[in-house]
Amino acid sequence: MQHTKWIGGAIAGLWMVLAAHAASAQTIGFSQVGHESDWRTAFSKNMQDEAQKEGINLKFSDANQKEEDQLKAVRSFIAQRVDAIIIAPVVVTGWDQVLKEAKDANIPVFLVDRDVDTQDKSLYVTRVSADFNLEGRLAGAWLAQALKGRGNIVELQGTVGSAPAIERKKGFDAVMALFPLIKIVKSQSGDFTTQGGKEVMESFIKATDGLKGISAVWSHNDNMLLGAIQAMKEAGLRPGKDILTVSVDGVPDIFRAMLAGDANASVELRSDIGPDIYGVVKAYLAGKKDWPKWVVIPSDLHTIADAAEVLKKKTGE
Ligand code: GYE
Repeated sequence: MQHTKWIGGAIAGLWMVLAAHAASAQTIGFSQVGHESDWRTAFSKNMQDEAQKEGINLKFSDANQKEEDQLKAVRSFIAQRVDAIIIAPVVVTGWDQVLKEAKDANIPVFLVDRDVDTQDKSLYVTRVSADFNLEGRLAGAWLAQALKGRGNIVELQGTVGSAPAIERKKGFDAVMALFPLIKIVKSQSGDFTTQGGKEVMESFIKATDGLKGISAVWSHNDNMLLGAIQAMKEAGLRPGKDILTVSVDGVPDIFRAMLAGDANASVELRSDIGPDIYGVVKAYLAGKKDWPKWVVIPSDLHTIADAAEVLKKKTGE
């Protein structure tokens, strides 16, 4: 008797726990840019792992760097009546209409990583991301110092029209404006990919007779630089030595390149920001409605001085 009572009680208790869990399990739609870089794939993994830890039912959609795919994903999240929508927007333009649709459906939208240029800021709750303009300034300050205020630079830009390409360029250019003897002599988009960076660097090498007179490469992300390093080495050049490099993201391969003497500096962009993002979304859904329009994630510059230590922290190597 005692025994059956205990089992009955246990089952009822378990059911209650499950019911409470089902009631509180939130469904969140996340429209991700794509898988163009190591930083991006690390960020996607972190968002998926953390959702699992938090018991969030995450609907993850990879837009393959196409805004039209993102618009479709967001509209399908609205149709499924998710509890919240998270968007990392490929480019800054073209968001007003779909954000209005989400607002009309009473589904809160959170921006992560990249920004939108919508005038009506009430269309999203907040944006959780690093300060891309600061990253450009930190990269510029390091390079201006390393070049002792003099030299020609080539630039690999990120995806045209994306917030990080726009802001990193602005920040870097603002610092360079203080150094009249430093010039950006070539600048082109490599779309944030390794292959894109390699191809653009190959064309720079051709156009400048083997980077003649060029002292440095500034790349809006590490993957494009990793591709550019391959191109330079294939052309018999010495990146990290004759051609200084600075980029953004701080992915493991850039630290490995620093340790091999092929790269010089990178501004780290944290990819483990799932807890920061879900923290904001969950608090909002639980009733904390007032948020600043931007929750800023810090960025730090690293060089060969701490490359081994950072790599060890990231990968255990
Ligand atoms: O730097 C790049 C990625 O949006 C800030 O996107 C992000 C950028 C990141 O593809 O590697």
